[in-house]
Amino acid sequence: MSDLSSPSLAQPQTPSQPDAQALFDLVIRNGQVVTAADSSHCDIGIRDGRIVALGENLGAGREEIDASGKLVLPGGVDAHCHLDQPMPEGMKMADDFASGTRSAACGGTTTLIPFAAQEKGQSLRAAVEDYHRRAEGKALVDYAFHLIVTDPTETVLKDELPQLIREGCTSFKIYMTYDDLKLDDGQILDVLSVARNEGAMAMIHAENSDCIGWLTKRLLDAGHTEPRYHAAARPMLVEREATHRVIAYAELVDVPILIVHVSGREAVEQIRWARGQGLSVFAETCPQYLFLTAEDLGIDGYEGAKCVCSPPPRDEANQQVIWDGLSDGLFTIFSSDHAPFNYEDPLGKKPGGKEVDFHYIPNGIPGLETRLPLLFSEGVGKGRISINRFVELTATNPAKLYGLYPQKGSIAVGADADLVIWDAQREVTITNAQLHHDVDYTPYEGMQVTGWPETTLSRGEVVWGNGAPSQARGRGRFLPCGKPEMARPRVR
Ligand code: DUC
Ligand code: ZN
Ligand code: ZN
Repeated sequence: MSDLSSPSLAQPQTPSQPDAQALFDLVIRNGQVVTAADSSHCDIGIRDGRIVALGENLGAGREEIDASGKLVLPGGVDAHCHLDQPMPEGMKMADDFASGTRSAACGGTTTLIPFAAQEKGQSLRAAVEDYHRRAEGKALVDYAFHLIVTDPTETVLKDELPQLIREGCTSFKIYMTYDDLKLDDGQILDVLSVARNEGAMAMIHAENSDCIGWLTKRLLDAGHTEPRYHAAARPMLVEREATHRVIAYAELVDVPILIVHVSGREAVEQIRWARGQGLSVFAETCPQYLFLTAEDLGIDGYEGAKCVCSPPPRDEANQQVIWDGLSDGLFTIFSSDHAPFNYEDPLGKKPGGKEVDFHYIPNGIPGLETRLPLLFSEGVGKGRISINRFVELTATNPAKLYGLYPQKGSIAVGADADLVIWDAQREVTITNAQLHHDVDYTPYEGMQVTGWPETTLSRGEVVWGNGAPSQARGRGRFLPCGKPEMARPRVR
């Protein structure tokens, strides 16, 4: 098994001597180049941070990397992660743009889309400006912003949201649960209508708030306070109902939507039904619904808090439903939903330094760096999905869904040279010590995977190689997103 932090175990790159006649800044030679559509054995020529040639026996580069025996994939696009998001008093995310983008790069991801979140009562534009300040000078790889709309006032609906969409924040998330975030049904219709008029992609956190509140109270009244009751308070029914409801609203408004972090069969059934009706309902799932179950919330007393996320992980039968949806096309994208809270931290999973009742545990788990290796190993390695589908789910489709394609998400002439040289044979036992986030645990501790990114390039520069991340903090750029093709209402 490999220790990823040890430089001696990383495959050395082989930069050639500087060559005055060089046609390219960098050539990656002899890799198996894989896109969502096909695979071919060829060289990649890079100039000024972009791919300028694909072919056999390309001319010299000022530097060269030998990728013989390796896959060359588009850099991952993680279209759902939370970094340095403002939190209610007494909570703090463990990763900011520096540690989050570093960890992502070490896991083969070259584009991140975290959330500029509006607090109720706050202007949406102020939330975006604040989020730019949080990102400034920190990111190692490129990033865009989704918005989170929690307070759709008239100003937000008429001015701020349309303007921000036109300026390149072309997607937004809304919540159907959490008192400080949720919209009521009329507000959901209002913001979906803005998405339709402006060509934005609406992302929906679909859980029924009142059912969760009612169940939570009954559980607490009965003395059921441990982390595992988080799952009991959010059964699949609450996800199914909200998914069904928002699909109906999207149908009424006639606008495409994406259901985020789909956890199991009941929501999947709603989405399959909607697709059968010809509705543009896209779906995202995440590693926690493939590799964790509700039983993980019950481990060792309070330790289960490490796996508290919403919707909660389900059971093995539901893991299989998620795998089926990944292989048969139901899911459009596979994201980490990295929501980083330390376990041993009074601002994290132990608020105020205490083991608290389940409904006070901050929701979310880390996963930026393990997203690609887990899906590659268990998906591609075990024959559940093809390597092309892997690329589609983790890079190409997220870029398309959020208006970053073809600059990001593929390997093509003209695209940014965001690439991963992937060692498909490398065996790794995941430990938190080897990861590069600032979170004090990984829920995947001890899992064995085969396949790991050997080198990650962002716009032609190595950001992870020889077993170490680049120190070039701040080189990552903000990406204004285009209006996504997939957000256009279908002609029906
Ligand atoms: N939803 C997310 O998308 N992330 C973390 C918690 C949540 O409820
Ligand atoms: Zn959510
Ligand atoms: Zn999330």
